[in-house]
Amino acid sequence: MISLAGKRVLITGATSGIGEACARAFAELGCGLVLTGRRDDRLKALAASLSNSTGVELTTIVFDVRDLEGIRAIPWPAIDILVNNAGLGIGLDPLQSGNIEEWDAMIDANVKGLLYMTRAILPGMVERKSGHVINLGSAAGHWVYPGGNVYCATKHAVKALTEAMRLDLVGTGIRVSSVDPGMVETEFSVVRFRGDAERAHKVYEGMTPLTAEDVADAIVFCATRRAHVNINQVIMMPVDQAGIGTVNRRK
Ligand code: NDP
Ligand code: 8X3
Repeated sequence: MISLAGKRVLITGATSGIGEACARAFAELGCGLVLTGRRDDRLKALAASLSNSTGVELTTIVFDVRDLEGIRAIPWPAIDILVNNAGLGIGLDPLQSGNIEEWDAMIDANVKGLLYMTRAILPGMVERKSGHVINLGSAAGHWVYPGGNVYCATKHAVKALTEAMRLDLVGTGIRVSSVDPGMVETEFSVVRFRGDAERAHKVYEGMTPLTAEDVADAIVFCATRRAHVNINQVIMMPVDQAGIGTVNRRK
């Protein structure tokens, strides 16, 4: 395990769930943080709580990962670890009746947003011959399920892009990993069911899902291996989940 003290970590989607848990975990390790998301109030509250408890260097930047011009206009500091976490699934409608605006939102954030961010940060890493890109994939990037259509396609794209990055970056010293969880109880399902918290809660009823902290643990594991080690991919599920749709529920 290497020390990450003083490294600067950029986390997209730090206002909630896995991104927020990563912010707390990397702050505990003494990392400087660049926290991003669209909800300014959440970012400010997280930054205030972390700066009180850890005293690490913190910057918050509010923007939408779909906004290419906005991303280009930001004077990015040197980043050691980029956690491409921002993303969403909306709806579980069959393809034939799917909502095209929602498809666009998923493709634009999960695929194009990840690409825009990576394109903004990677040249600095290449110049410094060091860095680590950690992408949030999903079990949905390995298996497809009814109604998962476009969300699954975006996460299959993340898997392909993670592999492509490793190929394009070989020889630069930069590491590329993906962490691909199954069911994690965050705001993900509330977003998926368009704000219906009750329906979202039912997704995890009677079973023990992963927590955002469990996923942050895996991300920190990837980031703290010795410099010559690349963890390519972590696929993780709760013990109560054996596959997408194969879930042990206690009555
Ligand atoms: P949450 O809904 O709790 O968090 C999603 C984060 O992404 C929020 O901080 C949100 O911030 C940000 N985000 C979404 N869209 C945009 C956008 N257009 N621009 C900027 N930020 C955006 O869900 P999770 O923490 O669960 O999700 C994090 C990642 O993990 C996603 O990529 C998701 O696909 C993946 N994942 C989740 C699983 C799960 O079961 N929960 C399983 C496998 C993978 P804001 O709204 O403030 O912009
Ligand atoms: C989120 C997990 O199984 O709902 O990526 O697609 S799943």
